[in-house]
Amino acid sequence: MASTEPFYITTAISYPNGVPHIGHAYEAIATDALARFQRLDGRPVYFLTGTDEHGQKMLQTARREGLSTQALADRNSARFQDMVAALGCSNDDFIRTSQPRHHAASQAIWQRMVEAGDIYKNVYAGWYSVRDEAYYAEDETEVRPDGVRYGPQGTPVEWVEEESYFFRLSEYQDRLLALYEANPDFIGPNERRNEVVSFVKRGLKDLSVSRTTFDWGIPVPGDPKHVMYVWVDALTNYITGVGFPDENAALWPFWPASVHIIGKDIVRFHAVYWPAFLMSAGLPVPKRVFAHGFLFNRGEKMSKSVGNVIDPFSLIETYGLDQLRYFFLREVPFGQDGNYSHEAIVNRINADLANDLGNLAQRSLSMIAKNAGAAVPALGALSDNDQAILAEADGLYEIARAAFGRQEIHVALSAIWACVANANRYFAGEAPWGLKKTDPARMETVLYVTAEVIRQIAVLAQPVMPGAANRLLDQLGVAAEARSFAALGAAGRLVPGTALPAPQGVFPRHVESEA
Ligand code: ME8
Repeated sequence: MASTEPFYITTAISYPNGVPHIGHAYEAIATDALARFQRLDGRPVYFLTGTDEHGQKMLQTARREGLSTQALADRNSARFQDMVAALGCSNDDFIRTSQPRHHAASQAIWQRMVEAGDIYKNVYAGWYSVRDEAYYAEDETEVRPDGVRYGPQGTPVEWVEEESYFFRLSEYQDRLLALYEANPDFIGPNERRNEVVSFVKRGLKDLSVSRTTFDWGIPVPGDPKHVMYVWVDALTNYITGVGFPDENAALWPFWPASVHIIGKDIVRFHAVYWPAFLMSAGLPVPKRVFAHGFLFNRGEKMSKSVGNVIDPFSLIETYGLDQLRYFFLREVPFGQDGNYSHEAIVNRINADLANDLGNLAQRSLSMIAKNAGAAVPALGALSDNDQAILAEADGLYEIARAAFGRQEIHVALSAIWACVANANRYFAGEAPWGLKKTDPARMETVLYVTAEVIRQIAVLAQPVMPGAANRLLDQLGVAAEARSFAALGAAGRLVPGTALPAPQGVFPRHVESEA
């Protein structure tokens, strides 16, 4: 049964110290597919993404480029907004942490943490990675043969010693462990959960939450010599986005978030610091934090012969948007690291899309256009084969729903494409072209069943390939209002006699350019 519970989903907010790269695009695509799935499933959905504009990393880049930090943030944040638009993301808002609404929210949560007695002033002396914007304990760092000291993520750390406010994180160890225990789904996938639990079990130190050696940040209420540690403000974006501190805001019922989608390098911030800040502020914690893996370019050929296709914009141009979205979500088990290469992308486009789904649609729809009066064919008595393939298509919704509910997008896609393969087998086995003269009524039934299976595949493919799936549904004569998941299964069966437009290929093969 579909649920009507509000669904609030977020991406991490990206540092606009550079332009967007493929990792940012991957996270946006996956989060968009998850948001679209729930919307089609009938839930009220709110989807937030944005840019994380404060901190020392932004300041250093701005200095290097001879720009003000705000100018750097403005320039690059615009590129991130362009990227999410180019990726077809259905985000409801794009938050920038330099916005006044976000300053207000960050100061409000700070104030609540003060009132809870969790903030005190002291001196921080320890290691800091500007690239990670993270404090590390000495035993998490190592000096490498190059003489430089590195943190656990392989980025250089520097010694920081300055007056700082601290958050009493040490007081939250037991409450965090109780949270993980009571909510086994709080962190996914499991490897990440295990890492967090053992990190917290090793003991938590109080966290430095302000800086005094630069001023690019949100001033600490009542002590503007201090700016907030960038992660305090960054994490707060998730509640700013739904109206905090106004708990009567129209969007506030979306809090707590259903799931924060992030990369595996920032789990500690989301699964340890963030729930502790929220508990301190007396606010509910998110229901789930899901960490995807990292993407690596293993296709040497990609950069050599195709050009700079690591840039999300040129990837879209080279392969097509729906193709790119499908590739990443099908190829890489969501939650694990993945590789991409020109060959792997072309192979998916040509095998799964052009051959498997594209040809099935093209062959059956052209036969309908030529031999069934360009309308949804008539349906006769159903054979066992007809019933089996329809039952498989009807069963996809529950499989997809369970998989998307656990962010296992690849599991849903593999079930859907298994059905595409079976539908091809069915179509080849029933050979409707041979029935044209001998048994035209049976031919129409086979074409009907094939078209109906394609309808369900297209409805379910919408979250991943919104453009192509909807073009396929256009060709099947499915009305715009009959494309939600409520129309899956018997509820939305194609209606014999419905006029159909002339078929057009939806999934072209990828042909190498001469360049
Ligand atoms: O971490 N593959 O911003 P960010 C997959 N501002 N994902 C990748 C990736 C890769 N190669 N590289 C980065 C930040 N990511 C903070 C977040 S949230 C309150 C603040 C992911 O621009 C990364 O894991 O460095 C993160 O989820 C997102 O891209 C933004 O990374």
